[in-house]
Amino acid sequence: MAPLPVGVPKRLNAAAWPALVLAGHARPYERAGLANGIVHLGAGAFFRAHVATYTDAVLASGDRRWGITGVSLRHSDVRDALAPQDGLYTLLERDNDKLSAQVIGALTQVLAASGEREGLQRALCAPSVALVTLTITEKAYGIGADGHLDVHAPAIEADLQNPHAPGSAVGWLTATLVARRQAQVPPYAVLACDNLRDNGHTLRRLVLDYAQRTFPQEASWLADAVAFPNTMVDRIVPRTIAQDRLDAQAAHGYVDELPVRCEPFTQWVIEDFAGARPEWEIAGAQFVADVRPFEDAKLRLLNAAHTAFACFGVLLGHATIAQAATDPDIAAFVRRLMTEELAPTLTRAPALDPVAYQARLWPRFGNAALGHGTQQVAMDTSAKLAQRHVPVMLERRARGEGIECIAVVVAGWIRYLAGRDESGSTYPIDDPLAAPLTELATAWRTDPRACVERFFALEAVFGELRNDKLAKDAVVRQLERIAANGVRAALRGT
Ligand code: CS2
Repeated sequence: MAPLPVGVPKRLNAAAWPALVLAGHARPYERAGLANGIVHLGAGAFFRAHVATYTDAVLASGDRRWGITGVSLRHSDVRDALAPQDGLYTLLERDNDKLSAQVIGALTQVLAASGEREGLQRALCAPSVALVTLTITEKAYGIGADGHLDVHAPAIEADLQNPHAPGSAVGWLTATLVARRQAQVPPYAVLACDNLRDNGHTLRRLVLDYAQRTFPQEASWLADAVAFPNTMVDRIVPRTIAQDRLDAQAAHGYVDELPVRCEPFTQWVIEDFAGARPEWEIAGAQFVADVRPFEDAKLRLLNAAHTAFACFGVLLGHATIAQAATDPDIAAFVRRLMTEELAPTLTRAPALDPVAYQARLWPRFGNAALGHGTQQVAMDTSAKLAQRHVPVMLERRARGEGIECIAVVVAGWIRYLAGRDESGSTYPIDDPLAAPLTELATAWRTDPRACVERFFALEAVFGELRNDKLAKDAVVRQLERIAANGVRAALRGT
């Protein structure tokens, strides 16, 4: 018998779409001729597993206004992988041993800002664009310790010198909103989708601070005319790995250079705002008057716990969050942290029960197929603590409540910054403040008190907590315990 012919697998691209639809691997809609209604800044994995998939459902419902231009502000790898695929990529939902694969068609164009400035300018000024969404990570906003624009953040400083050729998100938004006004094109609404407290309102403040300095005559118009709703986004999305490419190809037969792997769970809560927008409710998004209770629950339970899993996981040799979550000492500690110190600061809202929310998190943390790296989550912790743990510490201290568990996390982070785990293996620190932080952390064992004093002086991290003697004492106690008896002793409280 002659061997079966083996065809060379084809690259995923627009020509494959009809076959993918027929096979049930993509939603049935015609992609040609979609309008561009959204520009997304920060077209990384999280965006592709979240905003883009909600929008894909809206396009499939027949509302063809919301094709997305995806933009990478700093790198070109997403553009390089997705442009030959006509913006198509595979979403791999993984729940332990269950896997489902769907090709997402919402991205109509992918740009890398560095080499395609004119294309980005055109996209952001296009009259069809009614929304700009962002997932650029906490550190890229340029937030100072007082919540206002950090005029010394390098990207912001450069844009302040040259506001007509911006590089930062704040710079691009301001310049193109002003350009639209001058061209009498209505402004777009801006949806920040990062894990920041009050993300929309914070971004609004930064844009206004920046506009005061660059386009002062437009600042009050910007303040009145542009919507910056708060949003809470949730989905655990690890980095793409080689196995994801194999899984995507096995599912539908095409070569996909940039699939995205995520958990099945997804949530999006958006503050009501006026103006045209996709009916994202089709895919389960909620529009509410006040996002705060949802945002607090997410930042203080999921994200704050994640940081603890990440730092202690790295220190105790666990490569993934799921592995860290099955370490009895880490798991027992994180439960105590959540129950005793984090959850009590949350307000019960009609649509949000903190206890139920907390219970739902554990299977998500334990989803072994996600392979969510502890190193990945530990990245940029200096910017994350200020959003996740420090506000809780401030609130609890103001009410005279204990912060011993959160102090364990802060001490664990300092110990993590030493760059050597409990068995002596070294690992890199990925953080915008990596150099000063690792330098400060060198004294963690020899002089925990001096070390903690120096850390608390970091205003960008500790803000109003920086002079709180009681908070510092608590962290010193925990760091001393780690220095004397190791990380497990601090987790056990022994
Ligand atoms: C994580 C988040 O990397 C991190 O800091 O805590 O990316 C987390 O996975 C998402 O916020 C989940 O919605």
